[in-house]
Amino acid sequence: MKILPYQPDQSGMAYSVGTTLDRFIKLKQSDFPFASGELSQLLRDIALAAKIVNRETNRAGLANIGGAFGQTNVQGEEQQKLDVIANIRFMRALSKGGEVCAIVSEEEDAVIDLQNNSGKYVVAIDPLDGSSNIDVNISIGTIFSIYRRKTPIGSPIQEEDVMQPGTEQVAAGYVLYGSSTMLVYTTGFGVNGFTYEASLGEFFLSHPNIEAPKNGKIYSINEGLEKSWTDGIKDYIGFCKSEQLSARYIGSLVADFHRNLLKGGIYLYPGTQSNPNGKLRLLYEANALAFIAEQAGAKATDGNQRILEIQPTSLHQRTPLYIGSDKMVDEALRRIARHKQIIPTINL
Ligand code: P6P
Repeated sequence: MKILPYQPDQSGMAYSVGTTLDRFIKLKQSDFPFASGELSQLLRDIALAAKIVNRETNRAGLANIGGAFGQTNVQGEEQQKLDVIANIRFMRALSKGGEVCAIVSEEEDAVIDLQNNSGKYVVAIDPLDGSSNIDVNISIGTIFSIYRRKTPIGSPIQEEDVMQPGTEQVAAGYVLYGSSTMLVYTTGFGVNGFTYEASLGEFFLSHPNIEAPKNGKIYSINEGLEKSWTDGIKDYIGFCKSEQLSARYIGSLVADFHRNLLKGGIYLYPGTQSNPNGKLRLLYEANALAFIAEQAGAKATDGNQRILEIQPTSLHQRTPLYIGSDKMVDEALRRIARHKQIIPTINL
């Protein structure tokens, strides 16, 4: 029997299609000692749901699944049909995948117990962020965090399984349904981006080892809310304008964050007098992006502490969010700090 060693093609006749997400996950599984493949399977389950949601967002206008659903969610926000569809898709994929015991979703008032006490993981997810942009064909996204449950495998889920600070995340990521559909995630060993090739039904590695520029020339904030800003935010935005930075605000957190991550920039959603904790949610928006930001060498803070160190006290709690390039976040913090009310201590 004749045996020859495989020789990789040198002719260039067939270009390499690159590394699929599946193959990358398997290659990286060795980053986890004693990895038994459950987290890898969970990431694949999320990618599957993302492919389905991608198909449905791309054809929303044709399949009469655009527009309002006719109900409001626990946030009091009007649900879009695609919000509901995306929530169903991700919940179904995570339930069928068998690796998850509980889900926190922007679209669900309570923690969803998947009745799978052998599941090692808890997922916090915003199934479709920026959904008000769906009908006008602007980029939208999915944001997810993955935690290991704290209570013993096999026992019923408890509050401590769900109310974990962002530092406890084992993985986090987002899907950006934009001019191309991308999945960007971290498991604590750097940040990698994958672009979806619909004709093959695969995500391919397109942005290996993403590192955020330490500084940037883009700031993202809703300037329509200027009247409600604190003096510190007014000071910082005034600084951005004096430096003639570019104002870019899409109104989709994932899209604004992704652009700033790649090009350098800062996204700010401050608290206001009426909503001191701002609009964005800690568990399924801020924590995931903060984990990615820090893994890419950027920063994420609520103005007082790292986002990742905030101990959650309620499922849908909100947090101010200042996230992006290291030096830009530092400058914002410096200006916020110098306007903090310094109450003189009177020694009686
Ligand atoms: P505003 C979308 O509703 C979202 O949660 C983020 O995606 C986005 O950055 C922000 O709210 C926009 O909020 O108040 O500026 O319209």
